[in-house]
Amino acid sequence: MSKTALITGATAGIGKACAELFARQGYNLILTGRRQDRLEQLAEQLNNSYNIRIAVAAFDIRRQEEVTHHLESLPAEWKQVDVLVNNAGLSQGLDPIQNGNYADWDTMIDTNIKGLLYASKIVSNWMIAQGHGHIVNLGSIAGKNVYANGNVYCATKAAVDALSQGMRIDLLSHNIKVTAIHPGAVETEFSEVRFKGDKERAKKVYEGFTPLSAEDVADTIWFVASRPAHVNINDLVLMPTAQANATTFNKKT
Ligand code: NDP
Ligand code: 8X3
Repeated sequence: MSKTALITGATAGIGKACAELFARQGYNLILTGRRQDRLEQLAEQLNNSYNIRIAVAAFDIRRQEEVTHHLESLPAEWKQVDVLVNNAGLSQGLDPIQNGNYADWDTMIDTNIKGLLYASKIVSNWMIAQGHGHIVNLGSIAGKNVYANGNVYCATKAAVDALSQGMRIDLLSHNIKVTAIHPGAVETEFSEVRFKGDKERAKKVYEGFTPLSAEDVADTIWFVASRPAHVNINDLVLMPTAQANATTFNKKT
């Protein structure tokens, strides 16, 4: 029987690369994000290439009622999710704490922590009902090493690390695996979003070294999701070869 993956933040970057890879592996997909046009375009592209079923649900993961409404409104057959990839997330700004922007803080905390919780609560109950499941949370090297001006973003990813540990304990007796993936620098729309559309500043983040691609991270997520039933990878850090930790790079500039 075909398996199903629910991927949050599938309109760009790592989430989109996961959608493409899981589709190639024959998974049916539930794809979420705010940009409905991108979800529909991706669904059409994947439907044309693979013999799978795809449901899209456009909602803002920061809004608990929207998340609940969209996920709980899915037909019963879609509520059998084998893999949940909690990927939707972002950074806003790079400012010292004393100059922090309240709206940026709220956006990061509401998306990266609360949004992940909202999706996890609903889908973990579906997984409990079916007797198995796998939740893959996107943390970051930023959750392991705090860097200058990263303050709140780093805190949200440290929270994902802690929540992954907590979820693993709470869901253990329900046969649900929980994996946290912590990438270093991945060239996606991430920096453009962090710098609010400043493409030049975003590009500079990845100059002088080869960053990870979204596909590199998707490959790793597929690897953890495709281990045998008795094997779980709890915690995985993956970095560009030219990056040692959150702040130490071997840049050729
Ligand atoms: P992108 O900006 O390319 O993609 C982010 C995705 O998150 C988009 O699909 C976006 O969809 C979705 N998203 C953001 N806010 C919301 C929201 N309020 N509601 C619903 N969906 C939302 O970034 P990445 O692919 O790089 O990031 C994916 C994850 O990986 C994030 O959690 C990020 O923190 C993490 N990560 C990224 C790293 C990097 O260097 N790029 C490194 C380590 C971790 P839409 O805008 O359509 O809503
Ligand atoms: C994204 C990687 O180091 O820019 O999580 O915060 S970093």
